[in-house]
Amino acid sequence: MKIDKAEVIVTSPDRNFVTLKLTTEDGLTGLGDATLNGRELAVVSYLRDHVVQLLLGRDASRIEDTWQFLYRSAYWRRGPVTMASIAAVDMALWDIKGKAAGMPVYQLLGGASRTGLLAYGHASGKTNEELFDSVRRHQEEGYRAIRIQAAVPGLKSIYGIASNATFEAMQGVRYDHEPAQRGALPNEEDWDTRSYLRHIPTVFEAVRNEFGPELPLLHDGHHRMTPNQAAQLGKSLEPFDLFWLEDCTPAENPEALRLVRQHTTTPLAIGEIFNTIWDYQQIIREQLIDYVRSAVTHTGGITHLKKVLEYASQYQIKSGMHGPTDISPVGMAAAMHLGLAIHNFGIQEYMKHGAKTDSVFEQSYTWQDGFLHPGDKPGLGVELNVDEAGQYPYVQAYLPYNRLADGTVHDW
Ligand code: GCO
Ligand code: MG
Repeated sequence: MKIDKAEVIVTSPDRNFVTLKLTTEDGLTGLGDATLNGRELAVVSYLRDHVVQLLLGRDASRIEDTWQFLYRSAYWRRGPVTMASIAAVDMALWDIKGKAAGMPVYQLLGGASRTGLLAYGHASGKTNEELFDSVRRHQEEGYRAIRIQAAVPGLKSIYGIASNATFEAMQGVRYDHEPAQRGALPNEEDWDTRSYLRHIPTVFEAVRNEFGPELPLLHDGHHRMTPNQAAQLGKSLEPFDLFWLEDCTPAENPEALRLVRQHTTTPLAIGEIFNTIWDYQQIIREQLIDYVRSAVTHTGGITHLKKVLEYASQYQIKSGMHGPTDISPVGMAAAMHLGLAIHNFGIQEYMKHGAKTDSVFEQSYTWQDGFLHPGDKPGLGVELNVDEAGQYPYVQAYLPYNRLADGTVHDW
C-alpha cells in the first residue's frame, strides 16, 4: 500500500478543476478534489511543490496519520489553500482504502444511515416569471428543495442569477448559477443592501403564492449584510418558512450571528468559506447556526469534516454541504459518501455539471426523484479520464466582485 505516484491534474472542461491522483505500488488509484475557485493554481503549487514529495513512499492506509502529518508538520496551519490540499490527499486515501477493501467509502464510514440524500438546486430569474420557470424546470428535473435567488430592481448584475437568455445562448446547458467568469480580470457587479432587503421578501411571497407551502425554499445572502440588516431580513422572511438563510453576514465574524439569532427564527446556514473545526467552534457551541455549509473539498477532507459534523450533532446542527459547480465530481462523491453515513445529514447542495465535465469525470453517483446516492462501486466511485482531461487546459477565471453606487468595494 505504499504511495508510488502523486500527480496533480488541472483540467478545464466547463470550468477549472484541480485533481490529485495517487497511485500505490500495487496499482490502486485514488482521486481527490483540490479545486479552489479563482485561485486554483495556488493549490496546484502547494501540492506539486510541497506535498507530492512527502507522499511518495508513505503507507496509503494511514489516513489519520497522514492528515495530522500534513497539517502539523507545515507549521503554518489552516487557510483555504492548505486545507484544500490536505482535503485532496485525504479523499484520495479514502478512495484507495475503499478500493483495497472492495467497499464504497460510505461503508467504511459506518454504513448508510438513509437510503438517499435530499438535494437542493438553484433557481433564479431576473423577473418573477423567469424565476417561476426556473423553479418549474428544477421540479421537472426532480428537485424537491429549491434555492431562490432573484435580481433586485436597479442593480445590473448580482450573485446567483442566470437568465433565460443565458440558458438559451448556451443551448440549455447553463450552470444555474456559475459565478466564475473566464477572462484575465474579474467582472464588477453592483450592490445595494436597502433595495435588496425591500425586494427579496416580495419575491418569496410570490413564490409561496405560486408553489404553495410545502416546497422547501432556501436563500443565499452571500455575506453581504451587517448583523442588523441580516436580522431584519430573517424576520421579514419568517412568514415564508425558509429551510435556511445562508451566509447572511460575513463568515469571518462569528459573533455577528448572535444578534441575528436573537431576532429571528429563520434557520441559519454558514461555512462554505470555513476550513477547519476551529472556525466552527464558537458558532456550534453557542448554537448560532442550524446547518454546516462546508464542502469536503475546502475543509480538510472526509476525515476533518466528519469531526466537524460529529461535534455539530451534539447541538442538533445538521449538514448542508456546499455543492456548487466548483466542487468537482470527486468532491461531490466524497460529500455523498459522508452524507449517507452520518446521522445528522440535513440537505446536499447539488448543481449538475456540464457534459464535458461528465466526460472527464466518470461518475457512479445517481440522481433520482430528488435524492442523490454515491453508488456502490469500491472507493469514491469516480474515475478520471486523463486523456479527455488533457483536452481542456487551464483557463484563467475569476469570481466577480461588488461595488456600491459610490464606488466602495463591498462583499461579493
Ligand atoms: C453556494 C455558493 C457558491 C459560491 C461559489 C464560489 O452557495 O453555492 O455561495 O455559489 O459563490 O462556490 O466559488
Ligand atoms: Mg453560498
